[in-house]
Amino acid sequence: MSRVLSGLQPSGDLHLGNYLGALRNWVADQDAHDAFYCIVDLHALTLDVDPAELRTRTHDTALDLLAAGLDPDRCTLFVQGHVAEHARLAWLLECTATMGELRRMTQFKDKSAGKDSVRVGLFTYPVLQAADILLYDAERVPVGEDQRQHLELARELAIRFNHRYGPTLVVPEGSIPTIGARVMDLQHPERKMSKSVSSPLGTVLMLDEPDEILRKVKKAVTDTDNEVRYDPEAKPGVSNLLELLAVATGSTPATVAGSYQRYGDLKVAVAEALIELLRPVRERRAALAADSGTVPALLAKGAEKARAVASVTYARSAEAIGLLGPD
Ligand code: AQP
Repeated sequence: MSRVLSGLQPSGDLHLGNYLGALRNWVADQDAHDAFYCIVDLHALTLDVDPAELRTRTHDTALDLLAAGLDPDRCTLFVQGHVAEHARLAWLLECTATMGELRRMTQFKDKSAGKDSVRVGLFTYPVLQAADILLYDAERVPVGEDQRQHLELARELAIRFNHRYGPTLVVPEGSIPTIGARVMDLQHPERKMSKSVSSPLGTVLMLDEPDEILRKVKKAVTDTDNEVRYDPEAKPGVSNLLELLAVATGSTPATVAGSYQRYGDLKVAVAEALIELLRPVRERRAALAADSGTVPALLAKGAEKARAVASVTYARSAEAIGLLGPD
């Protein structure tokens, strides 16, 4: 079975973009692939976060992932910070990457824009992400569109490392869904739905109650020409709604567009489809909350499985680059 790897930050409540762009595909990949999924707590340190809150979020994110359908018997679910090799390989890769290529990362530009003081970790974040992927010899990386540039960097660093030090790292391929890969904020359809940007009305949370979903979708920004048509450039708000309906009902945006004349009807259909899509996740999450005592043991077991793979890749990389081994 080919290996897949993906990660998610414990940086806030999971939303529809995380579910459609990533989690749904993670769940689907569990049986056909040797799947490794990590909660990337080290990445969450790149922005300001309260220590106690980070610990709680990391724990609760594990519950959210289980509710979304991950099954620790069919995949390896672990916390990045529990496997020391992530930081160790990241250093070898920092000594492979260049300042110029990190400066080109659009996510760094967006998140550092207008700030007087920017953490070094925010700058080197994509290198740590490359280490996350390369440590597991992942052949496929299922992510949303926002990660395309980071993934390309991971590929480039693997190729460069192999070129300099001999064949060591597996060069991964990205796997980006054709629809649902870039769910936009309902209030600001020009930007992606995100955990770390506050937009309460524009963000449909994975665990939102049905009436909340209906309220947010009804208030979604559209435009004034009142024509239901799929055209992401000219009609970003309406097109986002059509994509959501298409992905929730297994159709295409252009096809679903043909069934609606009015924005109001489209919004009700979108809300109903999302409520049904997320209902089982919300129900499983409520059941899991009552049984959260099992999470630490489950994550410990996941970390052990992850370490067994990561330690081998790290040792191979350290040797290739010329570090003297401990024995
Ligand atoms: N809006 C989105 N549409 C589709 N996929 C998305 N993903 C994130 N947002 C969207 C995918 O979800 C996975 C986890 O990514 P993340 O933890 O980085 O999610 P985030 O919500 O984007 O969180 P942050 O904290 O705001 O992080 P930034 O903005 O730094 O990414 C990934 O596969 C991602 O593609």
